[in-house]
Parts: sequence; structure tokens; C-alpha cells
Amino acid sequence: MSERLEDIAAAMAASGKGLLAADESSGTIKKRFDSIHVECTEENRRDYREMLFRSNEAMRNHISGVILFDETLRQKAADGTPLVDIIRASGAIPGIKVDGGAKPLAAHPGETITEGLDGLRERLAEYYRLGARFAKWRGVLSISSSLPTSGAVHANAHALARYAALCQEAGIVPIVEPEVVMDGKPGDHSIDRCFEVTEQVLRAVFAELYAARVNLEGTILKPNMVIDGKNARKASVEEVAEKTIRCLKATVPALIPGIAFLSGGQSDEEATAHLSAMNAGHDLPWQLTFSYGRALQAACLSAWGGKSENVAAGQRAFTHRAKMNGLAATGNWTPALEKAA
Ligand code: 5MM
Repeated sequence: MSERLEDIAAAMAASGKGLLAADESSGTIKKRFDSIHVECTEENRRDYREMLFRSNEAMRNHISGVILFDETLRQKAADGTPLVDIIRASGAIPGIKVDGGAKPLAAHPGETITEGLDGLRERLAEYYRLGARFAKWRGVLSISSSLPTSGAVHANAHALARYAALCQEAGIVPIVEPEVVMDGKPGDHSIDRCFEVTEQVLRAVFAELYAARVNLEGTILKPNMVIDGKNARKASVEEVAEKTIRCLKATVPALIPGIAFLSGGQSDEEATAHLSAMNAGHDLPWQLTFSYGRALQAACLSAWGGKSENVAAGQRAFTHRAKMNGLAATGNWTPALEKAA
């Protein structure tokens, strides 16, 4: 495969495919395993992720890249094959989460700054040697009556831009993920408030990317959708699609090759329906696709339940969601396809 940033980014945003976010840090994967009563050991994490990456139909046809956590990038399958080689053999691109997580932002109660810039140049060089061709960094912004503050918006946008420039220097495509969370506290904000904040955040992010001289054609954006808070009324699928597109058109340059949404706590089917509605019948300058964690994995996790005899069932569940989202990435998903499964 070509090693140009632009070509890697275009392959990540290939039509009808999307990204699998399997980069849960140790604490997050423990929560997922707790929910199915599975012990969070290195072997169980390996077995779970090996099951995902060996889902041939899903990986070959619907997944363009996989975001990994540091441990997984270095791990070998039960038969000794590096997990990275299994991903590559399927035609998907291995990627790596390089942020150090969201930590309290000094003097900004209730807000966070994502850490991990110190030593990042050296870590990126190692990740490149290990096979990663893209990376991910997530900034987190919460909505309340007084948040986010402009201090938090700018600190996170600045960190995202410094990260993105370092990635490109290392030959790695940055996924820039400024997440305006839907499930924060109190989580009762309206879709219009989410629009206002997402617009403010994306404007700040692109101003910083520009100032940092980031090559937009070698960058993927991973935003939230414009959506009501988790504890507010639920806007229709059409309203979410229309307001999200409007917000992106107002803020995201057409040079960005792909926008890959996070699912953010939406149900599996909601995340698919929203993506499909955005792609159906809209003339867009970028590929719009998925980079889901929970909305791709929840059904698979429960079908597997940590039991080797359930691997085929887990793979069927993952393949189904990957296929549904692949169809949504071209606007061709319908609810009837879920029932037909
Ligand atoms: C898969 O979850 C990712 C890792 O989260 P932690 O660093 O907190 O363990 C997360 O960054 C993910 O890539 C995005 O938030 C999108 O995931 P969802 O579940 O929102 O689609």
C-alpha cells in the first residue's frame, strides 16, 4: 500500500467501509468485561480482540482500519501470529490510540485536557515501526449551562493540533477526535445547544490545525453527531442528520477526505440510522462513515460472553453490525435489514 498520508487517509475513508474503535484503555475494557462477567485478564482481552479481527467477512468488506490500544498493537494471537498481521491480512489498516487520557484541567472545574504530548514524537516512531499507519487522540468537552468554557475548548483544540502535526511528521495519519459528549452530567441539553457547542469546538479545532500547518488531506475527523443529551427528548433521525450535516458544512473544510463519527452512547441501531440518513440523498464534499466503539461491539460482547464456544456467535453479531454500518456509509441501510438478520 502507498505510504503517502493522503492515500492512507483515502483508504481509511473508502466508500462503504469504516473504522473499528477497539482502543479501549485497560479501565474501559474492564468495564465492558464486567458487564458480561468476564475477568479482565491479558489473555481474555487478546481472545476477545482476536475474535473481532478474525471475523473475515466483516473485516474484508466493511472495516477499513482498526484503532488499537498499545497492548493490542504488541500482542500475538493464540497461534503466535501478531494481531497486527491478522488485521493487515484482512486488508484493513492498523492504527493506535496515542493520547494519555483526559485529566482535570487546572482552574477549570468539571473540565478536562487530554494529556500525552510529552515524548509523543518518539512513541510515534516506535508505533510506525510496529505497523501503525494512523493514530487517534480524543479531546473531551462536556455541556452544562456554563460549560464548555473557551479555555477548555482552546486547550483541547491546541493539543489536538500539536498531536496531528507530530503524527504527520512521523508518516502517520491523525484521527482528530474532539468529542462533545452526549452522556455527561446533567445530560439534559437540547440538540440545538449541542449544535452551538459542536460548531464552536470544530471552528476552534480547524483554526488550530491551520496554525499548526497540518495537512488536511492527510487527516480524518472523528466528531460527535449533533444530538440531544442522553437525558433529554430524542430528536428524530431526520433532525439529527440534517443538523449534523449543517454543522459540519459550516465548519469542516472540503479538503478533509473523511469524517468518521463516534457513537457516543447511542444505541447500535440509532448510530446506524443516523449515519445512513446523512448519506442518503445528500451531496457532501467528504466521505461520511463510522468509527464506532460501543455501537459496533456491544452485541458481539454479549453474544461471546467470554466463552470459546461462543466465538462464532460473537463473530456473527459483529459481522452483522459491521455490514449494517457499511450500508449506512453509502446511505443504503433500512430498518427492515435489521429484522432480516
Ligand atoms: C473504544 O473506546 C475508545 C477508548 O476509550 P478510553 O480511552 O476511554 O478507554 C474511545 O476513544 C472511542 O474510540 C471513541 O470514544 C468512540 O467510541 P464510541 O463507543 O463512542 O463509538
